[in-house]
Amino acid sequence: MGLTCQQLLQKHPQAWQEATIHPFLQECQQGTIQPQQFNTWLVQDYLFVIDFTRFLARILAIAPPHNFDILLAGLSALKDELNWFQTKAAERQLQLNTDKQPTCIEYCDYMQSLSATPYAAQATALWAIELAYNQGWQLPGAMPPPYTEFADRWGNPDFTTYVDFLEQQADAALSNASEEVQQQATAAFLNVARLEKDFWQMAYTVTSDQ
Ligand code: HMH
Repeated sequence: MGLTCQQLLQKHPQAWQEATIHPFLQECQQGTIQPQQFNTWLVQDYLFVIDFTRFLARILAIAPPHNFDILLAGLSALKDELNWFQTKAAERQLQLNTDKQPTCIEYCDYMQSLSATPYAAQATALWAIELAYNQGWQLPGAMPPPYTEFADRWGNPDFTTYVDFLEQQADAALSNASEEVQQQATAAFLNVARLEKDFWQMAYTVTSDQ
């Protein structure tokens, strides 16, 4: 019996809800988020995406060649995303050359540690990381400016299609996975869910230079 991404979502609804529904996103949708909190998230997410890019590059290095199309498109989109983060930070006069907060460090360290796990577990983590933002930014409904473009970046239909492809790739890798590998993939899913929840909460821990 294989494991699928949909089964992970069905078996762990609470963990996934906490990853994708948070006051931070609701306050963006209501336009009531404090700029300091939004800016804290923005800077920390830029630092996260740098390490996430490295994570995706390591996945590419062990992926079957028929997965290259999707993964290379993902890497290319991340190149644009990093440049976009720099533009957004400059607009808000934010210093990107800053320390990671403990939660951001933990998440980045966790992505690093996944390189010791089989491809199926890494592909599952990649799917979960992207789905968390795809659903998280979509669920509250349309967001007012200046948050519209943030919600669109991860909530747009092309990004949803990309996440669907990541799901297919993870499912294919999981389809012939041993019990042990399935457990590693489940652990990856649950760790991503927990770290996503913590990452939203981190926005409320404002550091002095933001
Ligand atoms: C914390 N999770 C976090 N940041 C992101 N930018 C994504 C997922 C989606 O790439």
